[in-house]
Amino acid sequence: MSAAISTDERIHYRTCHLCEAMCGVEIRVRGKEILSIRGDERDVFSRGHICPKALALKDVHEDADRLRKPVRRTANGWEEISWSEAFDEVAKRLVDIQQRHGRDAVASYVGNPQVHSYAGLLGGAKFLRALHSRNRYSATSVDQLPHHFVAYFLYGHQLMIPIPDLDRTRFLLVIGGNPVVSNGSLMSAPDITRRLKDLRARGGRIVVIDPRRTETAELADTHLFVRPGSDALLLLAMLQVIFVEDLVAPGALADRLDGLDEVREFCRLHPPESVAAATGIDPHKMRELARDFAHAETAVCYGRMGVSTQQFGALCQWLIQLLNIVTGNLDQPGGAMFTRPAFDILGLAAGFGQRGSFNKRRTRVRGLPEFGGEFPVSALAEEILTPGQGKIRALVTAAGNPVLSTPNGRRLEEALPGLEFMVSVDFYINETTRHAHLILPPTYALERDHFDLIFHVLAIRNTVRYSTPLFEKAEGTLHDWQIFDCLVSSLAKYDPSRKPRLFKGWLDHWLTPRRSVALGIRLGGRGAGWNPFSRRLTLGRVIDSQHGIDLGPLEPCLPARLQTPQQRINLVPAPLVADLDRLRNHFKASAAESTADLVLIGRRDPRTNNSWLHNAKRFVKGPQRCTLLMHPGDAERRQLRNGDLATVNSRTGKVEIPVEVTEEVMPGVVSIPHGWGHHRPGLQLRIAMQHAGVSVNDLTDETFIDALSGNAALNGVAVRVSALAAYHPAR
Ligand SMILES: Nc1nc2c(c(=O)[nH]1)N[C@H]1C(S)=C(S)[C@@H](COP(=O)(O)OP(=O)(O)OC[C@H]3O[C@@H](n4cnc5c(=O)[nH]c(N)nc54)[C@H](O)[C@@H]3O)O[C@H]1N2
Ligand SMILES: Nc1nc2c(c(=O)[nH]1)N[C@H]1C(S)=C(S)[C@@H](COP(=O)(O)OP(=O)(O)OC[C@H]3O[C@@H](n4cnc5c(=O)[nH]c(N)nc54)[C@H](O)[C@@H]3O)O[C@H]1N2
Ligand code: SF4
Ligand SMILES: [Mo]
Repeated sequence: MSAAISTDERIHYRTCHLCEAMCGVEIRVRGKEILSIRGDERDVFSRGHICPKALALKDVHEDADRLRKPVRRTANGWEEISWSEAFDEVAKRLVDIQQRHGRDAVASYVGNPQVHSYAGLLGGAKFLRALHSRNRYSATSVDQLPHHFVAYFLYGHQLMIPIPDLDRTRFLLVIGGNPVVSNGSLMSAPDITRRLKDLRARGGRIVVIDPRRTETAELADTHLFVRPGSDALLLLAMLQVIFVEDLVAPGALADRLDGLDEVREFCRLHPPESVAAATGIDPHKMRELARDFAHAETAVCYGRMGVSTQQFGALCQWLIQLLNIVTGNLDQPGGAMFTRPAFDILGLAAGFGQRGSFNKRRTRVRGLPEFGGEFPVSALAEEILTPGQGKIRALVTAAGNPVLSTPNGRRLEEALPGLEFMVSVDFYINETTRHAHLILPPTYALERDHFDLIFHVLAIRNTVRYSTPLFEKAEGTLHDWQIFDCLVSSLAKYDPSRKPRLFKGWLDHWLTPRRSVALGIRLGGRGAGWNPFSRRLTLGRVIDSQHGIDLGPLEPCLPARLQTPQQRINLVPAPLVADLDRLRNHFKASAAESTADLVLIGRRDPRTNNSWLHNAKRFVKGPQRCTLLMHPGDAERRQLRNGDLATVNSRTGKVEIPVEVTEEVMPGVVSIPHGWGHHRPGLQLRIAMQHAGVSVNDLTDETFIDALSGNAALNGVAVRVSALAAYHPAR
């Protein structure tokens, strides 16, 4: 190798933005070529860990299918157009539709990767303000909405979500989460498998409650199967035991709590025996679990997707908080704690009076409640399809694929062509964006800087890291935030009433995402402020650190951090208490019916990232992963064997999918992963299309929701499964 070539090599350190774990990566490049991606051994948080997905940093960067220029849909396919033409057309169409039909006639949907791009998030927020429509939707309502809901009611701020103090706890109870595969969610913890092993090595225990014996369950001391959707009953029963056996010990927070007696009262109605049939869990085991949890030196109960995206999501998240609180594990080392990030977005928002909101408005067709300024995405299709005043006529999507990711995606897919106008900020022509009139593609991660505005708030340890761009962005391309900025000015061009006043206009222009972070860090609780001699944090210092700065373990911060009136915690917010009746009625009714049918749950696997990493060979090769898991007994009754094709039917749709017979799922439960279904026409995802799979959200149901929060119930969907032959007798 010639010296000239080797001097061209360089090493770049950054944070992987693909999931919540925030691993540090070391990328070796020669010129524009990426030679290798490894874990950054010196990253203060991840210490060298990465997962297989880190290679997607290279794959997506180099993907020939990834758009670099704006495109317009024509009768003869997609044509490239100039940015200025694109912005003009978008603004003209949106302004026109808003002027004719009112501002809410233009809706927005923001997807998950926006949260992994701080600049996209800040720019997008600016754009949404300028759009001035109350018809906002996002992936929140197919995900963590119940966490925000409960944080808002209990702690006074939708972002005040307690995080398991994983590295110090002696007892981790995981309900409906699979962090070994997902790498942790609302629990940013790189190298989580090692952390879980360490937990056990120091004498701690892990218990997993899940209808599937997951990869996390494999690592745990105890795994209990639970009937999908019944976790709230289990939690009530555990609380009942803790009250009856006098194990309540809220500790330091005792004199801050309101409503403890009321909690005692309603839990009294649910001893373990009364919920055994519905949950499928032995009452002795429930008792034992409750006692062990309460007696543990420190303990934390953590619930994720399985208990959020189900019919009683908000109740589950509330009862989980109560369990942590009454056992004295909230805000205590080894329990559930709050972060104190360098850029304290929670404190900043609260400073502007923004803590969250609930039920200020309802959707037009079904009357679903708003939360935090957004409507549940389960209502999106009907708001497009139902005629009348207030109908959605145009849609802006950014970093999302709701056709594959939201319940009854098929119906949304049918609704999109009826829009007068649709524009997507995305770099793929996928199942959703193919319906757009225009697609505006932003740069990809390696061409931009990175800062975890959100995930530092949700991490198991306080750390801070900032990544500079690896490559200069290609000529003629724009970052997400620049696209949003241009859209904002174009809107003002066609509707001068939206022109910001002089100072505001100047400020908007000056306050680039990077300056926002610099200010946020400087003025945050750990920042240098304006003192030039201070040795506290500035963005410059964070950048110089290269591998991040460790700010230490989570620290108790209550009651000071509480955003509630008088800094008290009301354990019994009225909407949640009232929702207990819905829970009881549901199980009374379902006990009366015979439930011979199967219920469907989801799953994730290590080489996916929702719907968008299937266009690289290494992420799709090998045996088909989009399969139906089914218990041997259930399979036998339907004469299904491993590898057979089955038909799965639900109220909303039908898919045909290979069966994988396994004892890993409990009887009566089947599982299909989401994010597949790339067989739709008109995609520009050449590799993904060859490994299409089916979309589980063609089976999930937009009317099956957590009625309290409006979150989608993606788990626990009633389905019927039969051998494919039964549907094709001719074969
Ligand atoms: N049945 C079922 N459904 C589910 C789930 C489930 O467990 N079961 N999980 C739910 C969850 S938790 C989530 S978060 C949602 C995700 O749902 P969505 O956010 O709607 O979908 P994604 O698959 O994440 O699609 C992301 C899109 O963003 C684009 N993208 C990637 N990076 C960028 C970027 O930097 N800028 C822009 N502008 N675009 C970018 C990709 O090309 C892709 O098109 O799915 C939900 N749907
Ligand atoms: N590899 C990979 N990692 C990812 C993602 C990905 O797509 N692929 N997506 C990322 C995103 S956006 C998110 S939000 C996180 C999600 O992170 P997690 O929540 O950890 O991931 P899931 O695999 O959805 O775990 C949900 C678990 O709940 C179980 N479950 C289903 N129904 C019920 C029920 O009724 N009760 C109980 N107790 N359990 C139930 C399922 O069997 C499953 O094991 O993962 C992130 N990380
Ligand atoms: S665990 Fe998440 S952050 Fe870490 S390398 Fe994998 S995808 Fe990236
Ligand atoms: Mo998510």
